[in-house]
Amino acid sequence: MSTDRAAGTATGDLAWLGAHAAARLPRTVHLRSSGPLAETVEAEIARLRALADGADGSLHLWDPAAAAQEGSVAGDPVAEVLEQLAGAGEEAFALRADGDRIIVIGTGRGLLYGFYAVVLGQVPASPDRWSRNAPAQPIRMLDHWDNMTVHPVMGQVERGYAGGSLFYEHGELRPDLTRVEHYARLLATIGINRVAINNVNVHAHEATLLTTRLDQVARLAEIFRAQGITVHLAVSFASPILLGGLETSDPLDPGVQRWWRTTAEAVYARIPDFGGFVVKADSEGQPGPFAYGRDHADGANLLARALAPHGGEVFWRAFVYDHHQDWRDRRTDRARAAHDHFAPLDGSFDENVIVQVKHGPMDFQVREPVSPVIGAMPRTRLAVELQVTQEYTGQQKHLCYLAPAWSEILRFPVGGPDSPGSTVAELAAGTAGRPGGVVAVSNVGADEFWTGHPLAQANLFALGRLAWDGQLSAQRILGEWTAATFGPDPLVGEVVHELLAQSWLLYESYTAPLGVGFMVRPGHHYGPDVDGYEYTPWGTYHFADRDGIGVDRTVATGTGFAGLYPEPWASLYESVRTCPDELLLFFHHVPYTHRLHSGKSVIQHIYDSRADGCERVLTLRPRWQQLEGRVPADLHARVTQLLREQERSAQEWRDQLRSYFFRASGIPDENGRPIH
Ligand code: GCW
Repeated sequence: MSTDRAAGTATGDLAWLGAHAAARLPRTVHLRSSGPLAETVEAEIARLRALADGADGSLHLWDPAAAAQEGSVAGDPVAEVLEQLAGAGEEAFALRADGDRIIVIGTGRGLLYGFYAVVLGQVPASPDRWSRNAPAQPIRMLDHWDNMTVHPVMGQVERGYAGGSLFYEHGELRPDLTRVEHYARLLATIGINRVAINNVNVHAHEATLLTTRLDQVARLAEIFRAQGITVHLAVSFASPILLGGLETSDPLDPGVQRWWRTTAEAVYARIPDFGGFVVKADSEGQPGPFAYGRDHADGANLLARALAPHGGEVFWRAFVYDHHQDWRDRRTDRARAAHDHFAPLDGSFDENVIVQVKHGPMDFQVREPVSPVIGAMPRTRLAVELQVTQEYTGQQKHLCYLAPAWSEILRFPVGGPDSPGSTVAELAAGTAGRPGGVVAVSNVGADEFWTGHPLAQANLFALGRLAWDGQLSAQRILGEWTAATFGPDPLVGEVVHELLAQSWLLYESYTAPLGVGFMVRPGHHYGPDVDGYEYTPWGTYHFADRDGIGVDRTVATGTGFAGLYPEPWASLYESVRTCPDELLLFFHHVPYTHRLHSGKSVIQHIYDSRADGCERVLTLRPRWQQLEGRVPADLHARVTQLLREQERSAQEWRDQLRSYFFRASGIPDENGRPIH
């Protein structure tokens, strides 16, 4: 394999599914399956073959019927593993080494996932036993916030940092969808099984995807279907008015109900395996049931009943809060909103409604506690929403590998450390009768590197891997991604690891201190602006004055948010003595001189971490320089250019925050580093 071939495919087109991955596919492959995705596997084998020569040995891909005919592997009867697979669902697979053969058994999606697991080295093949693999989260979904046209304020992809939309151009589906095909295969390699293809802020033009532009949805559904992925549409709650010419969209109105039923029938007539609807209602200006004095269960069930006869589902977002707040009113707390609106409705949602809850109580900040809603709705199907697109985490200009943050979230025992099945991952996954999962906002666009910052691809990869198995370590996932993307060069592995592994904590260190969020420029949300949101209707986030900083969310003297958690969390967050440092200012208003558990005062922490973080950022580019000639040149240049921007921006964060808090507090930096 020539270096050029490797280098070329490692960049634009195929991300982690290029020549380095192809080189792992054994030279001989035997496919024996009549499953629905067998043709896809066959086509993928041919495609990868064209990229690289392949590895020694052979790969045998069998559906259960083929495996049963085989009878035994490595002297062991396959009956037992087949029985286990039968109970594990259509997404499971089993894998084993036998001499120089690798055997994979699976049906449908399971076989496809098993195949990709070999190509990406995700599951080692043991000679002694079958490795059985099934996803932890039944729902593993990506939401696209893509508009078909370029929105005057939000651009084509809302909060997108990777160019225009992968799907649409000039208000319609792109004529050439080759990259969507590549995208679908990339998603299948990481086990994604659902996508939503348009922005949850549904504008008038995009609303028509549901009716007059349904053909375009059907076309995308066809491409995603080939990789085992079902397609969903974000719809406007006001569709009966917008598209149907009705005078109301009241969920209890029979005409409205009829309109949704007929509309859903037409969708399923065209796309029989359509996944369902995603809805943002009564949120940031989107229409919803509140206009008619109805609640969110009424709203969600309206759509659920239209979809139910066809097996469709509603993803109903819990991101509902008052964005017309008065900063003078200290009782309104945005953090409480989702819980206040949704927890009382537990048990009133239909079976095919999934309540989609942002992982934190606010809005994808660099640090938030886990949303108490996740532990408060045991009788409701839930999906936990994460944000791969880096809206508040550096906008794909700064390095910010989010897997460590997501691992922390997924492993957090929100129902209490001693109560079984109470981690976020377990509560999201739900039970057999009430399956849920993980939904995340995609970070991909039309950019040649898919994600703007080429190293932000690692986030997309990690999202899928963690939805598949929340126990995987962030470091291991990073290793898988690096090897598949850049090949086995140890220096590349070392440097990429050094740049990414701690990058979330590094980003946090120079931006948001101790759990305070939203110190960003309103509108675009990039770069520091300590008071940017403080006096706006969108909420108030730090309350800094000359004496102290932070939001009092205690039950005793604050908004009471801390009390929405079960024990021990409620007491732990309530007390300034036990509240973890990294969330201190989320839960408490304290004097600048307050001592953290780390031993530093709050103000000295603000000064030091900004300066230290910035110094560390300045070490990254020289390190990356060492990879010149070892990774594709265009990719190297793009990362170099973005590291320069990260340096500039980190210095701005450092200088603005240090100056702001010196001016507010009048307390000098005891280390004497410069303050402007
Ligand atoms: O984080 C905020 C974004 C909005 C977004 C909203 C949401 C799609 O700033 O752009 O709208 O969240 O999640 O609905």
